[in-house]
Amino acid sequence: MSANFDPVPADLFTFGLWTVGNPGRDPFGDAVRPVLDPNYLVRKLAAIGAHGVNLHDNDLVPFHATASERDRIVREFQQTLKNTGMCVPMATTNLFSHPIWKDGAFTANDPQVRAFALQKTMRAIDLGVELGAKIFVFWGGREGSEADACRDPRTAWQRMRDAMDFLCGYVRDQRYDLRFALEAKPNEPRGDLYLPTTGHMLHFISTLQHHEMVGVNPEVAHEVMAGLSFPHNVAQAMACNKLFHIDLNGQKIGRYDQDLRFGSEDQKGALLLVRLLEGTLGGERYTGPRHFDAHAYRSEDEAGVWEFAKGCMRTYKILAQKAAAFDADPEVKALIAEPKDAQIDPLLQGGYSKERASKLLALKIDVDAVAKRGLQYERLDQLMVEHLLGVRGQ
Ligand code: GLT
Ligand code: MN
Ligand code: MN
Repeated sequence: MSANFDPVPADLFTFGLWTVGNPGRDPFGDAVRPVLDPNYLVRKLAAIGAHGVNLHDNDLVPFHATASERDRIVREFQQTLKNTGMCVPMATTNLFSHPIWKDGAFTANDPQVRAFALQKTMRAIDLGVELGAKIFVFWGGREGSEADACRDPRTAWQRMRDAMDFLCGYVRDQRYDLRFALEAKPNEPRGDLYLPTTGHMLHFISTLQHHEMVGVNPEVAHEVMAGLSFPHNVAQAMACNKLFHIDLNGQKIGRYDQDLRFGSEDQKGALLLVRLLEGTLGGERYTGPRHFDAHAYRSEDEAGVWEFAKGCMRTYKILAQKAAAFDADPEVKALIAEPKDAQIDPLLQGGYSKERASKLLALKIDVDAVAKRGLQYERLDQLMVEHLLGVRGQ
């Protein structure tokens, strides 16, 4: 097995401009690193083997830029993409930094705020498409509340639906080849966000006029903040054909949104996630970009930022190799081989029929014997830990 974990563009690793460009500001302290030019960031990302770069409108074009400044910035950036062979697979809108978003964007009570949110998003969609993006992410960081009496949460849900229906219509009308990916988060920066988990998003999507063009962009940190299993959330999205994009990072449970280096926390969860994305257990593989939405510790200078970025990609590749080795391990295979029963299996598939019901009711099942059987999941989990710790599957 190859021990070369150096990333190459074919691995489809991407970073947001806001990730490697994060200057390390937090609610208690100022920036610890200078803000770097987006063209410089793209050149550095290309040099370490990334496939592409993602951006918010204002990561590239400042909020107050004039139309001609915007065009000059975009031209220069396109030239940099061309020179480096990098692409922009995903774009998004910043609907959270400017004070106008303090009561939300699409859900704000003031119709002028909601109108400006649509204006800004249509322009950001145009920008994303101009740069070649095929996925447009929506992270509603301000779509929530502290003083919950400020609006009926049902109104907020309806406003979100109205906004998504409108923007899907805009994309269709422009004949853009673009799909939406909605990103959930339970809280932060608002006390409570209206669409807190990927499961909520999946249901919300099913209520939209053009649900077929809308999927999810789950983020490790956001589901872990809510105390949920990230692999389970991702699996549900994959089972619904709705995993359009993914935000990879690391997070400790019960903390603020840490956005840590991928794989730096909960290595077992990270292994199970990579196993799912790479399809080493079987089933469909995720074929979209592997996007790292994370940033370097505040302790780092610029050199530390590139260590962080390389670490995200290297850990992903190490885990992909470990997942393949785990699923190829004969003892693991034997432990997870599910019992087959030629008589019962057909009765459990294909839904209800009178015939299946009467056959099921007639079955003699030795409940005590079945209940007594040990499942050997202790051994199975220990094997996973041994693969992770490097004493097995080398
Ligand atoms: C912001 C947030 C992320 C979102 C980004 C896209 S911006 O950094 O914390 O989770 O994915 O808007
Ligand atoms: Mn994210
Ligand atoms: Mn996050």
